[in-house]
Amino acid sequence: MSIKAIIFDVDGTLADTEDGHRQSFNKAFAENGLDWNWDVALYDKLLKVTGGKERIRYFVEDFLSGFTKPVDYDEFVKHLHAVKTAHYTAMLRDGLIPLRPGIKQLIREAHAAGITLAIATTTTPENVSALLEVGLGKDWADYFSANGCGDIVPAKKPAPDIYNWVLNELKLASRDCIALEDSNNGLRSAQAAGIKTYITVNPYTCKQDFTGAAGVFDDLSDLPGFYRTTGLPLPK
Ligand code: XBP
Ligand code: MG
Repeated sequence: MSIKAIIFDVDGTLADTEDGHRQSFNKAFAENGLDWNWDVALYDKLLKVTGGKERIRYFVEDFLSGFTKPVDYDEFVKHLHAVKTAHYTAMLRDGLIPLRPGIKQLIREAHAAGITLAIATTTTPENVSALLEVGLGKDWADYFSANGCGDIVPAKKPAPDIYNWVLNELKLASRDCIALEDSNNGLRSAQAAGIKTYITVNPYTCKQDFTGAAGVFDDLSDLPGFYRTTGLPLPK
């Protein structure tokens, strides 16, 4: 059965974004008078939880001591996350976070070969569009038949919800698709949706467990090698 669709994760896969997220969280905390500083080592631990709002709650509830939650805790978290997202999208628009090696070429070649493309991510729609407007151009959305992101599903990765949402949008069976991910959370999410998953690692995820992945790559700089491994019907 030849592959009909590629479903892309965003953060860590399309671009090495997580340290930009981390810096943006820290700017939001400082602007709101909080002395919270997520260094790389702490952020590595916090990445266990997907979703920026969920990650802030995880930090408050599992890592902070002596912090009294404000009465409007949900609004407090949403506000912090909105400020963070404004800083992060500004970084993206300044071109500070380029697409990873091979990604732009894969998207263009696969789309030209008639393979359906989709996005399945935990991040927000504004982050997706800010990243891809810079990385692929204003018409970036034309490449994708479905854009599954953020809060549109009840449970974030590693739950399969976002991948099942994309499969439903594409009206394709999981066996007709492959997923490209970067993290153990992402691998478990795609696997739980029955999708064969390939991994490109990055500094935050390179030591994670990728048992069950169909292949693990440093990146897609050897695109012919990726085509051979996946059996994608593309230029070898
Ligand atoms: C990775 C995530 C996101 C980002 C932060 O998403 O878990 O939460 O870390 O972005 P992906 P937000 O599924 O693309 O790997 O603050 O917008 O959630
Ligand atoms: Mg990811």
